[in-house]
Amino acid sequence: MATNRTFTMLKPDAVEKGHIGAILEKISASGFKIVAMKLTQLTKADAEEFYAIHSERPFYGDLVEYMTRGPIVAAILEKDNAVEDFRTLIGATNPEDAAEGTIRKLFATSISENAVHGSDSDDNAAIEGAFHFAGRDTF
Ligand code: DGI
Repeated sequence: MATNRTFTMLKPDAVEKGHIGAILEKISASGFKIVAMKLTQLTKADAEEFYAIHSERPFYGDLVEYMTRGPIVAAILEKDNAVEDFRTLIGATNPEDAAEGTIRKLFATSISENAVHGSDSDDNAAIEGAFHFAGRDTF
């Protein structure tokens, strides 16, 4: 069943560069309501679990190192058709391929430091939101 929530992280590169405000502004202006949010930092175990699907990929070690190197913003967002609309808003995984005006086109550095995460399915949105908020602190 489709839900109206998705999960996002503003990744360490975006936080380091001071882009939290600009990205949240764009998310809000695009019609998403923030229903949970925190500034936090992933442990190595957190990042390994979150990206376990990529554990056999050659970039996995670098991905875990990058995702743990500094604070992130984790948030649950609400909007009709949230998962698909947010994927459209953030753009392609590789910012070189991302459409003009998307968050990754505007703020990402490279495919490995691409500024923002967005869940790719309703099931994963629920799993990822629970991973960070465990059903607590949501509105
Ligand atoms: O859902 P996405 O974040 O767009 O992409 P994904 O779930 O396929 O991959 C998760 C993250 O892993 C992605 O945001 C950046 C990294 N990644 C994916 N494919 C590559 C990659 N990093 C490198 N260096 N090379 C890749 O081919």
